[in-house]
Amino acid sequence: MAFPLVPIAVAVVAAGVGLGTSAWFLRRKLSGKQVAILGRQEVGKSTLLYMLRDNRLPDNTTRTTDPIPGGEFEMDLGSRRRARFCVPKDLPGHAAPTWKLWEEAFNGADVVFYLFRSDKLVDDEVGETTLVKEHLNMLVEWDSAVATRKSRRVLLIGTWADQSELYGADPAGYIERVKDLPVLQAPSVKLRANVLSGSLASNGDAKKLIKAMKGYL
Ligand SMILES: Nc1nc2c(ncn2[C@@H]2O[C@H](COP(=O)(O)OP(=O)(O)OP(=O)(O)O)[C@@H](O)[C@H]2O)c(=O)[nH]1
Ligand SMILES: [Mg+2]
Repeated sequence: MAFPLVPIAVAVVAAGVGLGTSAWFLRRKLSGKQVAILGRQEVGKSTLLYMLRDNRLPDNTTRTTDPIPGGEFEMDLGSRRRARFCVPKDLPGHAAPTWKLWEEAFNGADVVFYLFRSDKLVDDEVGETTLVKEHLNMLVEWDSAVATRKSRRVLLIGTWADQSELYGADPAGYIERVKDLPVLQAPSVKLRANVLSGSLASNGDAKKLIKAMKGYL
């Protein structure tokens, strides 16, 4: 009697695919969600990474001129949800030469934190608004590229709020003002992104900002 070779071959391939798929799921579960932290120089990328990873601000920071290893952190997201995150690299923020690195990090990320100087945008600083517009246009372009399309959670995070008088006088009003900034409107819709703001100037402020971030993850 001839062996039913075709069904056996199909079963072997199916089992192989099944094993491969579950190994892939397991690997992803163990390594956690990939995070990209992007934004201009001195906006607080390394500071935020340090805070997330070590739960306290760094004693000092130096300019990140080349990518350096990032780190991993866990977050309690409430409702008994605990998630593990991995930031593969702490990236530099300086202009054009960095964008290729940003693009790679963006494409590989499940979660993107784009940081901007909220104080300068609230003060209508033209140079800063132009820069953020340019960055967000790039993010929108990368996000819509068919070849690397995936579902990403994007947070637009305004830092340096402590430098604004308005924040000191009316923090809730400031946060609303940042959400309504015209430069963020179209990109936040296209990126399905949430906008939040606060400060990384002190441990207390940074913890408050991270708590707000958790609400969107
Ligand atoms: N006042 C204030 N200072 C901040 C805030 N966030 C970061 N800083 C300070 O800004 C400086 C630069 O912070 P970094 O975290 O190194 O900035 P970065 O985005 O990693 O900068 P590059 O590595 O140059 O791209 C540090 O002295 C931080 O303490 C903030 O929200 N408020
Ligand atoms: Mg840095």
